[in-house]
Amino acid sequence: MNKETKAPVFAWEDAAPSLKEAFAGKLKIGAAVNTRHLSGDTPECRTIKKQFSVLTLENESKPEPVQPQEGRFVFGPLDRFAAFGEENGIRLRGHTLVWHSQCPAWFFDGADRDLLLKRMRDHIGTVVSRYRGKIAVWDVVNEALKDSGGMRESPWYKIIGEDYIAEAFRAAREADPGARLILNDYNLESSDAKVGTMAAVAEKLLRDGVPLDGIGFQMHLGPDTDLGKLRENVRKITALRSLRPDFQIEVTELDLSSYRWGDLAEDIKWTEERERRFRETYAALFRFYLDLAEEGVLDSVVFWGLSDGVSWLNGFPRRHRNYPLLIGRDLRLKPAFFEVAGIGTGD
Ligand code: 9MR
Repeated sequence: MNKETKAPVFAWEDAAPSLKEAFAGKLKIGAAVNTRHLSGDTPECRTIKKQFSVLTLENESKPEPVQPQEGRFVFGPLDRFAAFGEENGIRLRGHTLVWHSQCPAWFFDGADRDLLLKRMRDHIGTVVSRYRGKIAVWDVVNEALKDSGGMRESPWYKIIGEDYIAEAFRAAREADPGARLILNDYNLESSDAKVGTMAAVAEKLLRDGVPLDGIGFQMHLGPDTDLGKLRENVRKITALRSLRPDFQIEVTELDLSSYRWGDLAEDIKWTEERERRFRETYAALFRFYLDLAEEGVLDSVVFWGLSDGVSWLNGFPRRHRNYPLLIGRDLRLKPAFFEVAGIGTGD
């Protein structure tokens, strides 16, 4: 960094641009975090307060940690999360209530349709009503679709049937009439089959009067992201506003992996060319997000992780280091960070 101009280096520095300020009044900008970073005068906590206006817990609000055994709820982390949001005026997203992964086996043990519906409603009712008015948005159901399109044949689907989704949303609405309720999934921006199923599923839910407020596009993107296709596929979902004018999308888990998904062998070097493509892709994405925000279709973009150093992509599906976020290791600001902040402020 250039010492003469004293350009800020770290995301928590007073002089650093703030993403939430750059996009204020247009989009809320967020990150997935862990509660260990929500206290103390640490670089991580300062970064969170300075940079973000919406937060998701990366793991601690999933069914496994929240209800590890039937009837034994663990609310410590969620309580801290709720208090942090309230103290700092940050919108909170609850992630997630019904998912095939990170869900303890007891939910399904000996369960027929009625018993599993009861367990699902108890979980949703208990968790959502406790944070009524505090957690503003819930990913009620996560990843309900197969990668090739069609419904994922999870235990929820097999034991309850297709209407488990509708029943989950009804239970969440009953527990918090004011929360925004989201159906969240990945690869919607890249797979025609998956986005087609999602559009059909959402249309049916809306026609049946199910309280579905929007679709979460996770947007775990890679270096070969087709931005034209991404825009097209987003439009296939926003078209549902003809059925419900306030229907929205959210960007819920944004990152831009340095590796193609199937490429397990490659260990990249971070070159100028990669840096340029990375910056351009993020810039194009945020210009598109601003267009959607102006139309009232989108109001929240959440990155999946605080910085490259803690991103899930460092360990999965390969061991190599990854560089998917705008904030790098040690909370260093990347050139792409400044570019995106500039798009927010219109500079
Ligand atoms: O980032 C999360 C990682 O730490 C967990 O090990 C993993 C467990 O399944 O879940 C990751 O988060 C996922 C999110 O909950 C749902 N969409 C995909 C995310 C990345 O795998």
